[in-house]
Amino acid sequence: MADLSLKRLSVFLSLVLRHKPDCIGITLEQKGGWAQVDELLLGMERAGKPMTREILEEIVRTDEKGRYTFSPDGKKIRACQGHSVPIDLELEPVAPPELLWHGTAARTLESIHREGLQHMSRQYVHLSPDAATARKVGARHGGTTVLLPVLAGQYHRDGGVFYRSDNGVWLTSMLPPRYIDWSAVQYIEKEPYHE
Ligand code: HQG
Repeated sequence: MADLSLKRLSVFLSLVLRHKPDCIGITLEQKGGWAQVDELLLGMERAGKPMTREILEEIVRTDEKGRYTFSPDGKKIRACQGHSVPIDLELEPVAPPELLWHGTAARTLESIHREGLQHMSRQYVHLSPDAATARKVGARHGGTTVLLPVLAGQYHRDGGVFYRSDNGVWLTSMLPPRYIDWSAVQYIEKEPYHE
């Protein structure tokens, strides 16, 4: 998404659809986390960030992480993951691959070592299917990036529940520290972060 104004609108859309729908005076459906596109467009206008249906479609189509999806009839839209508002994405539990990754900042390690991965302000812990993606996620937090190999298959066999978002992010409620392969943690110093 090269266009800066589109990029800004997309960031605002993510705020609305994941965290603060009320900031443009809309609500998300509890089941599925959907917003009505008509209401969203009206709300954006009220908030001084007018957006046409065409622009919305372009944002959805060009978002590099596939963050948003339209309902099959095109009347609703939702963020695929990343929510802090208590909606139910209605995802089915699914068996994860043996290994997933979590990218984070080195300063969180002591706490993660003690209490595992917590969902913090979001609904779920977010896990990446590969180290390269986790590296980008971790770099968002600044400082030294740390890649944690997550023993997802083992946790699943032990009763851990996993979901996969529409855009391929793996989600779980929390991950006990013993399911991190601490012997294979990778450190990336001074990661530049550009999105
Ligand atoms: C850390 C982006 C201390 C965790 C990304 C992370 C992702 C702990 C931070 C999605 C902890 C939360 C989510 C513990 C976890 N003690 N720190 N026990 N447990 N943490 O942003 O995973 O670009 O809420 O390691 O691509 O970084 O927005 O989660 O550093 O998919 O679409 O607490 O957000 O997607 O940070 O990122 P976040 P995240 P978008």
